[in-house]
Amino acid sequence: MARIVILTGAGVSAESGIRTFRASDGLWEEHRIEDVATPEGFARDPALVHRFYNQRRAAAAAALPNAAHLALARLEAAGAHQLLVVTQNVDDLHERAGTQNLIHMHGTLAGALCAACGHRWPAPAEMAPQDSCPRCLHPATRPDIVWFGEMPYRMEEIWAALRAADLFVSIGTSGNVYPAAGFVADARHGGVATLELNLEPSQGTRFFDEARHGPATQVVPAWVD
Ligand code: BJW
Repeated sequence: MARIVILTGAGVSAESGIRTFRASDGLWEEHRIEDVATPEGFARDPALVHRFYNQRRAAAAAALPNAAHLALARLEAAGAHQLLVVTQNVDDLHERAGTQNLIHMHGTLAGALCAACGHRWPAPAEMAPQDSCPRCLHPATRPDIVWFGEMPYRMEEIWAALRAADLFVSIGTSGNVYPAAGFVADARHGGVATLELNLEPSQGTRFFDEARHGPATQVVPAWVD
């Protein structure tokens, strides 16, 4: 039974109608990263940051898993391999497709986090700066999203899985954001085979043993089936 760690990024959800970050019509074209995806930006203008994530939450709720999400869920359900999907995405399309063993390393739109006491609870459809934490009552509600300069979630578990893996597959990510962009090097260092599935060669494509390029809804099912 091969142990496979799969990293996914915005490209896996692109064909579900969810915009990526770094395309010419991507999310960062309309917003400065420092304004909407840093703790400093949130401290400066929490209403803007909540508006950005409220819109993204609505877009994710309206989207459906595509053939790539479904193929990964099928691969896990078939039971021939031990699979861990590590997603940088904050949408819930992997879980809605049926993937069980999943880590949201950059957090999730479905979560609210109290910046004062660290309490977490399910996010309402619309969040606002004056919303208070149900535990400490502090008006310090933020989306449960990992912003630049913050530590991504469950890193020890991810690195342990990478060290123990037989194969690392990176799907739909530009390889610009660390620590995820370093997983291919971590895997190679441990002698793990590496495969990239992406629309085009990513920033780190030369580090992969093999790369297959095309839309995720085609290359992922073709790899799985
Ligand atoms: C398709 C497709 C189709 C399209 N089919 N494919 C200098 C050097 C090194 C590091 C740093 C540095 N300065 C700062 C850092 C650290 C920083 C960082 O990496 N910055 C870089 C910009 C340089 N990282 C951090 O701060 C992270 N924390 C951290 O490092 O903590 C310290 C630490 C120390 C030691 C160990 C561990 C940690 C936190 C990063 C948080 C990232 N957050 C964001 C936003 C929040 C979430 C959200 O709002 O959604 O997460 S940034 C944004 O980028 C988002 C994404 O998850 C992430 C990755 O983007 P992704 O998924 O790759 O999307 P795109 O758009 O870039 O690419 C899409 C790809 O799909 C493209 O290649 C397309 O071709 C492809 N594609 N259509 C297949 N149909």
